[in-house]
Amino acid sequence: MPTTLITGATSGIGEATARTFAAEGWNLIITGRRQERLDTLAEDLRKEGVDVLPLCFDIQDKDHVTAAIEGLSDEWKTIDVLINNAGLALGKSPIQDGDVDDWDTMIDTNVKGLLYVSRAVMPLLIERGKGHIINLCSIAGKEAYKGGAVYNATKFAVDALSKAMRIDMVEHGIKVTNICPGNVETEFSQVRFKGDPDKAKAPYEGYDPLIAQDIADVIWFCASRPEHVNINDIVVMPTAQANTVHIHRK
Ligand code: 8X3
Repeated sequence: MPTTLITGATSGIGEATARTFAAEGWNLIITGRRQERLDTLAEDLRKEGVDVLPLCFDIQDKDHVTAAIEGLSDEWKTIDVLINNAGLALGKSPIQDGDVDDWDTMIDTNVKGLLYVSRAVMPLLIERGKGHIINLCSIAGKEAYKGGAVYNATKFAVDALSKAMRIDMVEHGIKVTNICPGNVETEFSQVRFKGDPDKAKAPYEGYDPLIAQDIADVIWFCASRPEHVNINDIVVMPTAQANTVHIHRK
């Protein structure tokens, strides 16, 4: 069976995607920062009869990422689809009031972490002359919005990297897909607003936001196209959302 490597697999879109691919019979390398959650998820996914390898690391840690991928056994090195899902937003202040440490974490995770993982996995795909890289971007990578500044910048970077990767990968027969969700109700806002329950709930009130499974379905659709078909770029939003600011709330 094919193998996928999913970063940030312990919650939200990553977890829903892991469950979806496991149900389709794929073997999984799941990565995340929380060993206990990884182990619990791995045990659960194995009930589908698939092989699961949990790898605990923070994608911000370049050496750890490289060592983890280089240390894979030959059978786990046959990765078919890399899903660069791990990412986060921290804060929603204008730049002049921004928290510089939050900026570092967003840039180090969303941009540099994605690069570290891709740099380590790409040679494995190239060696086999096939594969697929799916980058989780965001509507925030298409449109800047008030308070989005550095998060926007990181997701614009992901959009650019998806385009650049496609150019570099095309001669190797490797697909690159960029997926841009609008508002998806996950732990995303709890992380962004650092546990403030009112602020975390507000973005999803008065309409039906997307759920993680909606995006997992889209990722599965992209990954399951025939060999000659690549979905370059998808923007997916709740029906009630027109763009980053125009949301029809009841
Ligand atoms: C998440 C969507 O609009 O909160 O990437 O930035 S948004």
